[in-house]
Amino acid sequence: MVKLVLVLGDQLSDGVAALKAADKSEDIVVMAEVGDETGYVPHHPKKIALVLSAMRHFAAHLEDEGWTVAYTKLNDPDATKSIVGELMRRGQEHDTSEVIATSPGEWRLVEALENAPLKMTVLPDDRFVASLDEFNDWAEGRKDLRMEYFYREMRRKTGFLMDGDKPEGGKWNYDHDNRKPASDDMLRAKPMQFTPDEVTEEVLDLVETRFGKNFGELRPFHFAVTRGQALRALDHFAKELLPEFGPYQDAMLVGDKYLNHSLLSAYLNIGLLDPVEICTRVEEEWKAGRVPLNSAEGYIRQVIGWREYVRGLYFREGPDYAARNGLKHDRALPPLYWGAETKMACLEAAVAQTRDEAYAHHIQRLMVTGNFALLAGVDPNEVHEWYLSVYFDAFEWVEAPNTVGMSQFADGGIIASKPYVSSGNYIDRMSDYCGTCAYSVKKKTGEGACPFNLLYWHFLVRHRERFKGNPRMAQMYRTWDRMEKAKRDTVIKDAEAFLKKLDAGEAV
Ligand code: FAD
Ligand code: DLZ
Ligand code: SF4
Repeated sequence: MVKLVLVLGDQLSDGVAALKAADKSEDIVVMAEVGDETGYVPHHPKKIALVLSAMRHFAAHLEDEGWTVAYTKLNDPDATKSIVGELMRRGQEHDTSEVIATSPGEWRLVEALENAPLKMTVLPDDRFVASLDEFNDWAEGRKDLRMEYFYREMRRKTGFLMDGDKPEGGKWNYDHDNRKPASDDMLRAKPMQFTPDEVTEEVLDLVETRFGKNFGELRPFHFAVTRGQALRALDHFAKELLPEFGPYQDAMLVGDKYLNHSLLSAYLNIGLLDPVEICTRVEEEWKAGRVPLNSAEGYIRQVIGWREYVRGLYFREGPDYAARNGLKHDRALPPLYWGAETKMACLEAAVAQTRDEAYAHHIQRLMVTGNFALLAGVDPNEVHEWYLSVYFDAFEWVEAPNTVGMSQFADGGIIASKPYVSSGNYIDRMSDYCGTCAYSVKKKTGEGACPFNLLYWHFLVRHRERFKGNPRMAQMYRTWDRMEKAKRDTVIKDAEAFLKKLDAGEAV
């Protein structure tokens, strides 16, 4: 019997499991633009355009390769709203109920496929270095699931930057040489940009009409939408930006949205690039002496370490993971996240860049928007929905552990051994935001004091019971306890006044 072969919008790889298991001479590939996927959160218009354009290009590529593709466009009059609806419709058309799928990257869809009234074969997604079974074997029985140890396993498994069974250079991790602030450098290369072709232009018009009101600027649109373009973006990054990736990966600059970051996350996540091919290229650059070890190691750690680790954890923890709220935070997400006015220069810059580019780099996500939401006690579920909506690379398996776990400490400390909170000092050290801010990062209390300085202590005080026994936080509590009582009272009073203004919808 002819089979339907499901290819989702983030499964755009020739080697994806369902395609590998199918027979191109008789099976039918089903790809569908559907309202449920374009609407489960208010995705940034650039993200929708990226996924839909890449889907259309991939469908054309499959046809060139000899596959028959039943492709549904979002505005097709016969289209149903959901992936399962489209499978049922195509099943009727082709008189079959047999489907081969690759396991989706989100519990919502995993469950929808499980419950579909079809004969489903769902294959593991093997476009990762570690299978989910391998991750579970590693995690089983461990009290502490820290990424660093998992990463070493992945280094051994792949052989990247290994000298026999020892890490190249003698150390597993070179972050000590990184974490440098950056200064504006007019000569620093920019990530590669691509001019939209006709297919992309048609998608841009569709997205403008259907999703023009979603938060985010659709145009100009310069993302790669084919594997060929994504490979060019990788090549450009490896030659021009990778050498200084390590030192500047934590830096933030008002005038440089990208610094030395690769912007390859979305291409990896939708399947245009493969993690092993990226790391192979990075290792080659190091072997050729064009890239220092700290940059090559730093990059490879993000890809075979963090990326693989968060996926393993998301599926291991189960469908309730994204809804966790370990610190019981319940403040509504402030309107400034959706572009309302703010006087905080760091948040203004991170949100404006997110609106314009559907992109912010890791430290902006973690230590500006994430840090503020955590300090202010925002409901992590609202924070999660925001991150899932606004970034070009946001798919739940990777977004939720980063947001709910790493950034909001809402998983009770599985990913992070202590919350990623900081006062304004950290932001000042790593960026040039504070120089242009209406607040003063040097002021700890009173009119014009940096809100991060106030909220930092407020957070620690309100969660003292939870964190007082954490050895990595003992120093912070000692500093607080040594402060004069009058000063402590003022900090808390000022923090509460700030939160009141935030809740009242004032521009803070
Ligand atoms: P680079 O700085 O060039 O890093 C190289 C690659 O490493 C990235 O392309 C990415 O594939 C991988 N990587 C780096 N850090 C991580 C990480 N923590 N987890 C997984 N992979 C990582 N990443 C996503 O891909 N999708 C998300 O939805 C997402 N949401 C995030 C939410 C929060 C709150 C935080 C703190 C981080 C999130 N990240 C997410 C991780 C990271 O911020 C992005 O992968 C990175 O900013 C993508 O930009 P880049 O390609 O320029 O990365
Ligand atoms: C993100 C996304 C969007 C915006 N639209 C579609 C779509 O129309 N059709 C589709 O197959 N996939 C889409 N995707 C990607 C899915 O949401 C993604 O496969 C799941 O979130 C699982 O990771
Ligand atoms: Fe952000 Fe505070 Fe610096 Fe202003 S002073 S940019 S609010 S850290």
